[in-house]
Amino acid sequence: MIPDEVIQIARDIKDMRIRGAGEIARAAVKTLGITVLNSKANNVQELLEELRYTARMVINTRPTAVSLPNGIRYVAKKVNDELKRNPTLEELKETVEKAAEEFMVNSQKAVERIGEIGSKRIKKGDVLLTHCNSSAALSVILNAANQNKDIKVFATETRPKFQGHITCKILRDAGIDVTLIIDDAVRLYMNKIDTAIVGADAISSNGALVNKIGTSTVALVAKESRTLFFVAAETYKFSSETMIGELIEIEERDTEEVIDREELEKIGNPKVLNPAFDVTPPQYIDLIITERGIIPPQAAFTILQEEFGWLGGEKEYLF
Ligand code: RI2
Repeated sequence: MIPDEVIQIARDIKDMRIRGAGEIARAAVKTLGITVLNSKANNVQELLEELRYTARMVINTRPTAVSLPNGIRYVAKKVNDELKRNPTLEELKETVEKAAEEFMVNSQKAVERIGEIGSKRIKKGDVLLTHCNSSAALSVILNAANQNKDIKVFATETRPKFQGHITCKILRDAGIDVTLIIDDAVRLYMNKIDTAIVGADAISSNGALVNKIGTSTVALVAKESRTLFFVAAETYKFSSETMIGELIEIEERDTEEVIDREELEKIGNPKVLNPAFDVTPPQYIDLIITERGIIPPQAAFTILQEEFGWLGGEKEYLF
């Protein structure tokens, strides 16, 4: 019933061949469009059933990045509004395709806008540090470089999956002066850094950031050495569930990403943990750059209220 292409995208998200919170949201929303294109539904109810099936499947791939359910929720809201008018099957299909396209275009535009807005906060000659690989954070850095601000960037490796290598490649291709460091070298070099800038997988209503494991250490060390700590995040990464006190789940990934079985055996089979994300408290964050403007972390609740009203936590995204 589910198109092969949808199953493949879900797998690619789970195995991180498609990764980055924004990218997985766009891929998830795309599966709704694919579901409609391949639909065998004879009526509106059957189409909704197919969409529900696809939505649940992709939402379950990665639990932390709230952008994923928020992307689905965007399309579901348009569908639910349209249902009030008793649409035909064809009309409803069109609504899904249009809403999915709209989300994908808008989310890409949001990343560009974050780059324009955030780059204004980067000064000529600044030395920046980034952790993992975030298209929103890179948008700020690349925009600043395009304005001839003569910046230098330190990029952490980001164990265990080394997304820092992707960051280095992108920045080097843009001709930027980049230094790759191991994650543990962050404190040694922090006194050389003017601003640390990272992306977000989720932001809670109190302004706490959930991002790649190691981010909270970068923030802590930045605070200690009075280095600025910026977050670049589209507003669809803000978690409405946290408005009613729900916690953001931290994804635990396969421990083989940390150490393979053979090596593990050699060292006496200790237990291994592989959390993909950690939580940075709002008091370590100087500002959050969104496509709507720059906010202090304390304003996260206001963003959520504007975006979702008082419906936080009602899991409205289900069709
Ligand atoms: P953009 C990534 O998660 C990183 O944690 C990154 O900081 C965040 O998503 C945001 O990325 P993962 O998919 O949306 O590598 O800014 O686990 O690209």
